[in-house]
Amino acid sequence: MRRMRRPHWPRSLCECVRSAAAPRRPRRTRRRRVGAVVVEILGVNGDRSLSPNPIDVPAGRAVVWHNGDFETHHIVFDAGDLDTREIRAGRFSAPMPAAAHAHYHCTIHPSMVGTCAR
Ligand SMILES: [Cu+2]
Repeated sequence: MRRMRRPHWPRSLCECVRSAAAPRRPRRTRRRRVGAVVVEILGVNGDRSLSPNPIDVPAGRAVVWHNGDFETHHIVFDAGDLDTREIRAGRFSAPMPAAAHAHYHCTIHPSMVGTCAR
């Protein structure tokens, strides 16, 4: 006589509850590199969109942008020599070398402007 295969069920209700209550892995976030100057993206508010502004980046140090806003931003230097790519809400850009006396803006929100004063 052939037996029918039983579907896989939890052995007990406890097993089912235990797996449902298992802690979730924390969401991965990109950490900023130690030593980099951090510019906070605050929102779309002209030259007050970024803090600090202007930025003073000592020679040899990098700059990272942290998107503290709810929208995606994309920072580029006006001269075209720096491009953070899109920075989603809550994320950091990669560390970038900052050019002296450079102006930058957000490609998505052109009213967002900043200056590197070194
Ligand atoms: Cu923007």
